[in-house]
Amino acid sequence: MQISRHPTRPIEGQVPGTSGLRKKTRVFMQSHYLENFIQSIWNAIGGLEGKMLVLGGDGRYFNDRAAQVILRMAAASGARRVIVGRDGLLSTPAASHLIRLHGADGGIILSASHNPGGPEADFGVKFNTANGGPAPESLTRAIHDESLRLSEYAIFEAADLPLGQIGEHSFGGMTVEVVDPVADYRALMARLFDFEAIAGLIAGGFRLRFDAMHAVTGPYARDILETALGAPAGSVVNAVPLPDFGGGHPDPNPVWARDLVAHVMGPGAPDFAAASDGDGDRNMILGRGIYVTPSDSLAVLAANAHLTPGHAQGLRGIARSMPTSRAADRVAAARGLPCFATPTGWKFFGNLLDAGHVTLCGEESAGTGSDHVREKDGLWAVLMWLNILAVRRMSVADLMAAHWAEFGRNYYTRHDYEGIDSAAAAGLMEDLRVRLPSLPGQDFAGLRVAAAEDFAYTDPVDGSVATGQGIQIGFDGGARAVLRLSGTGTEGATLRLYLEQLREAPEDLHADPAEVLAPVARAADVLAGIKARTGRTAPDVVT
Ligand code: VG1
Ligand code: CO
Repeated sequence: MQISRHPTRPIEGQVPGTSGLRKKTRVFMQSHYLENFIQSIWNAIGGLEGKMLVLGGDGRYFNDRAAQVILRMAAASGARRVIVGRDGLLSTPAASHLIRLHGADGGIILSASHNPGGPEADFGVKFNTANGGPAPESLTRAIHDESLRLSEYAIFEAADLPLGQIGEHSFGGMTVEVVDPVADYRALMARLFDFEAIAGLIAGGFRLRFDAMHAVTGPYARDILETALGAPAGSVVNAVPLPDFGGGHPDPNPVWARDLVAHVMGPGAPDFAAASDGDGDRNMILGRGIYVTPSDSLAVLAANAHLTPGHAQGLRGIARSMPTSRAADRVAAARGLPCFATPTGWKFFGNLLDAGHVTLCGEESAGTGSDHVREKDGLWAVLMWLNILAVRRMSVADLMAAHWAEFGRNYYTRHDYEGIDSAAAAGLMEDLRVRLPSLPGQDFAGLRVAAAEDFAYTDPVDGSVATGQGIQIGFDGGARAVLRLSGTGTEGATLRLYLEQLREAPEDLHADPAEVLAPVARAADVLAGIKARTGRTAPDVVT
């Protein structure tokens, strides 16, 4: 086996963010860029000698090239075996499952998730550890440290592997096993859910539409929803993964999946609709005439999980990211379950899941998951909803009405100000931080601040501390605003403003969320000076 050791120099800025390293595709394609980062991962985990990895990605532009480079670098560093999805494809939850199923030492997922793909768009690399979950901050810091002292990388000089062929290939001293990306994931779903009940629901005339947004879930959704559960052919739309996702943002929210939303709001709407993102870990849930916010979806799944075979024994606890609405907390309180609020990003749920403190986790950004893997899981959430609807036999709208009547309604929205000047964004957050102690008791646009904090989290399992995780402002009357800067963008800064207002009176449960939240938005704007500092009169994206 011919191994080359290429001298290289550290590259600035290889800093993993909320979910892996994300950069413009062109940046990743620069000479040595990908190789440097991958070698930094190998170095940070103490080398690859004798180890087993899982590899796959969401099919975006450069996925195929990057997969070949990573396999050659794994072989050069002495890996024993790499399990790869056919054509280099694996959804993020399927990769997490394969790591756990095979007892692999970790995995690499090639994805920038909901960011657009293509030569002029975004690419990303995530490293997951042996539990199947995203690398914790201690490891992502170590990877960055390695990237700053790197002087060479090793690569096996060989021709491309035929990743379209299922089976084993020997590659230097390493075995590459190409697997069907869907089969093991489908088997896991069939264990967790009552496929017969869901198939019965569909056979009885229940109509659904799933929008794969030309991203990785297309083959998974077709196989499970159409082939296994009997949804008519064509129920899965935009099912063929494309390197540029058909030119769209594979982000399942009312802005980027507006056709699907229009479809459920119009005449002839199906009973249920859903969409997933680039790498298949997010979900958007819709019913005829209704959009379910991700925060509400988490709460509904928590309240009804016991109706599905995988969670028939009930839940151990629930965790949500701090900006996610407190709808799930209300379910936890009613059911006497522990409830945790973590910083944004799935990596913070891993320890809670591993230690058995929680069963369900969720984020307001359309991520929900359980202890079946260590990632959020888009299709899992869809199947969980279908299983619950198959048992309860009510419409999505009626289920939501019943849920709010029982637990109250946490009206919720998120405003994103994208591509703003990084210095202006940092200045806004810093000034707010300095003013935090003086805010309680002050009025802003008619709302009085009750509490204000810079969110910090101490992991209850390993004691690690994450600081500066977002500014949380509580107002009198149950309203809340959270401000934080995105850690997944590739241009300028994105300011996220999360708004929440609890209403419990029966006559207040069916109002227009934008109207209910307008006063909170005004108060947050005045308090943080968003318009003044960013020069923006309105958010770019409202979800
Ligand atoms: C966003 C979401 C966060 C999610 C992350 C990765 O991060 O807000 O909840 O975990 O994306 O999701 P940020 O830092 O931009 O707010 V995925 O599906 O893009 O891997
Ligand atoms: Co994703």
